[in-house]
Amino acid sequence: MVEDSDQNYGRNVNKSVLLKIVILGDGGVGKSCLMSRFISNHFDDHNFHTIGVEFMNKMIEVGGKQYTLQIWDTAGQERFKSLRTPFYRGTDICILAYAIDDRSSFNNIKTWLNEFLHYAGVKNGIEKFPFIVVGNKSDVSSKDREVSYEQLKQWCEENKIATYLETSAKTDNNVLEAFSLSVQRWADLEQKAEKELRMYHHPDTVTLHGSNNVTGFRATCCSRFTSL
Ligand SMILES: Nc1nc2c(ncn2[C@@H]2O[C@H](COP(=O)(O)OP(=O)(O)OP(=O)(O)O)[C@@H](O)[C@H]2O)c(=O)[nH]1
Ligand SMILES: [Mg+2]
Repeated sequence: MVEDSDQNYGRNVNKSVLLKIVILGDGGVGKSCLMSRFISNHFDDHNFHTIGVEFMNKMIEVGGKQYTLQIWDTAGQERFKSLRTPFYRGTDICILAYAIDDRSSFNNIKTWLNEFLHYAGVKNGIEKFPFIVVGNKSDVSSKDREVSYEQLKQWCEENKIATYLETSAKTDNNVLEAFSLSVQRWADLEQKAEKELRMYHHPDTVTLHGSNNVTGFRATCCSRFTSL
């Protein structure tokens, strides 16, 4: 979605693209902390579980372009499933989070991925949707680490997810990078999709050899992303 700001002889000079981002992952992996670190550069060592969903907006510049990120922080506990899943539709970017000191939260990433694919209605393949896998709590000591960076890399390669990194909401390690990288991934996929559309979107006459001549052929476009 493009928001109008300044108009210059009918031409938009400042455009901000609005992107909806959802953060998913087990309860306690640090989704709310990642959001508040990104939005207000604040870390709270609390222990409150999120109930349902909450969202906040923040502007960010990536690759010289302005984006307004609408970040949806969801409740990771199983009992809140019916409260969070209705909000998956219309998502532009999905962050799958686990904690590096919690092996089972890493094992559950696949379940989160499948839940998102199902309720968001993503049909065009994982590799065409901007997912990012984030291993949070990178500040924990090496003796508490239960998932290595190599395991993260391997899992993402096997599951066709190109973007992943480790973060710490506590020490502010890679938090801005995680959001920037996911926007960059969105922009790359968008550019690729537009290119593909241009290739197919030919109003020209197409003549087939043989007995059947097809005239005025125009390929229909379909969006890569789901929408509300
Ligand atoms: N060491 C460390 N602790 C963190 C980090 N991020 C979050 N925590 C702690 O982990 C606990 C859970 O963080 P939350 O952000 O509430 O977790 P959540 O994923 O939002 O959990 P739900 O709302 O239940 O889904 C809190 O006690 C945080 O202080 C981090 O980067 N490092
Ligand atoms: Mg939370």
